[in-house]
Amino acid sequence: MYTQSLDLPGGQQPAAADNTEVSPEQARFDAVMRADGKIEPRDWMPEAYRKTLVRQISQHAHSEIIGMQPEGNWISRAPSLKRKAILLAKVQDEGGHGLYLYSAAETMGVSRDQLVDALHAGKAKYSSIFNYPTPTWADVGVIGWLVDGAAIMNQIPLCRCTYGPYARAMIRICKEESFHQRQGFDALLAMMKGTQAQRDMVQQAVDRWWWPVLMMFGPSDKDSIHSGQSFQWGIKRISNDDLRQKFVDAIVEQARVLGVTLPDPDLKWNAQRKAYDYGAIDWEEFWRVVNGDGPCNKERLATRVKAHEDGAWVREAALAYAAKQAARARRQAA
Ligand code: BYC
Repeated sequence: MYTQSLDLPGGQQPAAADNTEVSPEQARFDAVMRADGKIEPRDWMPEAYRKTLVRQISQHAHSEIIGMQPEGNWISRAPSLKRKAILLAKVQDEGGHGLYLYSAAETMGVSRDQLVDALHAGKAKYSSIFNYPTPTWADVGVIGWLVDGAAIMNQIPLCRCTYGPYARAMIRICKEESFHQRQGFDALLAMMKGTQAQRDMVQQAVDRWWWPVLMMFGPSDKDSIHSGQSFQWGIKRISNDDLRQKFVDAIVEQARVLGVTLPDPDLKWNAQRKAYDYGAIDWEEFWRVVNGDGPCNKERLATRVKAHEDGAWVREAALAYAAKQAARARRQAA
């Protein structure tokens, strides 16, 4: 379902840069862009390319780490041992994704402490979707099905990003997200085969998450400030709106199989476009949540800061142990 996201609509490719009077380093970078090749950490890169990627990769890492919270809330309340084991593994995977992504960002000359400080100070963004609550077990299933589903749709094209460490991290992450998406669908399917109360719970969770999930793809193309440049650098391959459309088109059939209604009266097949039309997104809500005023923004950040502070002794112990090991190695070498 998701692999078609690798196809570039209209054959979009990173644009060729104007090579007149550029430094040899810039010329090499431009040639890599034209050939749709890879930039590696030791290669020269324009400062703006580096900054864009540090911004995007760190926001992505923060999203993975903050994203552990809405589902993590349900680990101790999962309805069976099997679901608990699956959820534990899934939430742990998200933590792992955050760590690969922080490592990928660090290859661009920024420290993890700087990135984490920016998050904790409220200066760095993370995905709007993780500022919504998970009041029922069905919300956990819907996160797997829709949130991870949207994440895969957005991330498959990132496997071909021109920055090598990000592209390689995304390949592994997408494989794991694919498992997450299926486990979410499976958990919901089990509930849909259960009682009416369970079916109602699933429908209410779908109603809560549908519109925020569509916002995950970012502002509409006309309001996306970074898209133009990110296309030129082969970071973005498919636009925010095109990915959103692909997602809607894929999910309609899955919703039918599941037996839930997507909460959009304007959702209908458009035979001319060969795609589903869908209703207007509430962009005011999107910007409100992005700018810190969503239902759970304050709680999510406070929980993250507290976890970081509570873990200070682990970092201190690890540093003390590393210093002790280094001193021992020096003594043995002397
Ligand atoms: N939420 O010019 P635009 C997961 C910001 S986690 C918040 O289109 P761009 C998972 C954008 O940053 C997966 N902010 O930007 C984890 C920019 O602001 P700044 C998370 C958003 O970068 C746990 C401004 O709006 N995935 O799967 O070209 C459990 C203008 O936007 C959002 C990623 O991070 C948003 N939704 O495109 C379960 C994917 N959308 O930075 C699951 C990687 C936009 O100028 N990121 N903004 O202050 C991307 O692909 C791109 O950054 C985006 C935005 C498509 C999100």
